[in-house]
Amino acid sequence: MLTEDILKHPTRVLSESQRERFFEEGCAVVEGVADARWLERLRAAMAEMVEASRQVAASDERFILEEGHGPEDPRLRRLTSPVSHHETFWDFAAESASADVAADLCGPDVKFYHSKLNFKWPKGGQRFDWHQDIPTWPHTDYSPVTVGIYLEDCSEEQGPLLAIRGSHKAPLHSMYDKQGNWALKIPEEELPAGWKDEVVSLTGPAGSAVLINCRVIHGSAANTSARMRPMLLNVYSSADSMPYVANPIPSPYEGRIVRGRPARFSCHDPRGCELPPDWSKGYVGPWAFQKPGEAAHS
Ligand SMILES: O=C(O)CCC(=O)C(=O)O
Repeated sequence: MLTEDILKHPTRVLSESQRERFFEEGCAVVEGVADARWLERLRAAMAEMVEASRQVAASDERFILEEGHGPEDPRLRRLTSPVSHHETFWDFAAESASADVAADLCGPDVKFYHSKLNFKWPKGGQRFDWHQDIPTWPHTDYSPVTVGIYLEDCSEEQGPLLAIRGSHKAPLHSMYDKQGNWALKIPEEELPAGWKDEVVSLTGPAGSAVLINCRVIHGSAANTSARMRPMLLNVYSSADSMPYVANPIPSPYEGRIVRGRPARFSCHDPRGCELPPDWSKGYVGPWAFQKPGEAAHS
């Protein structure tokens, strides 16, 4: 659904002004989207998954490991598709206020796309380069939105998400480097003039939702604190927004309607999108082209 049509529907959770600001800036933080009861369930599910990762020696389809990971000292970069590995994550994606927030931003009919649980381990959790999400998973319109939930408080030192306000309105950048590798990185010299003044640091207490428009330029710094930064990221779209490449993070839940009704017609935004590599044989993250210690991601 196009933004002007989304705005014709009343909001459920956000105020009208919060929504208008989101469409203006391309990002927002909303506190209290996961309440204490959900946080307890999500943290318990996360702890089970971290426990399971002790048995894993190399990154696989489920876990992306950080350097130094081992049975005594688990260090994860990501749990890929948490909804596929623990029912609590799907319950949250489908039943919680996270889906209501998505309905405010995508229109009343909302479809689930995919999910990931990104960790930033204390003292060293990796930074993420500046990038835009939609070239990794193009859709027929630009309604897709990421609802990221901080499972613990996230302060400046923990590497919160950072976004460049308003950058979603400009043309998309290429996510390939000069050698044609999928880099998912926008070099700083290619960022719009004055970008430093537009950086928003999306900090918030546990349970806050960080809302990221699929075109907005975003990234995050390393975690220099002694506290973990776990963030659960669910991607939703309008029901009439159709992905046209293989999902890099497939799950049995892809395409499930979580609010409203399925679409009968697809929605098309005339602005095209750079195509990613073919993910049908599996997603190859940009870390494949990076030296250890360099930024990694999406
Ligand atoms: O976890 C982070 O800090 C960044 C996540 C992100 O940018 C993404 O997954 O697209």
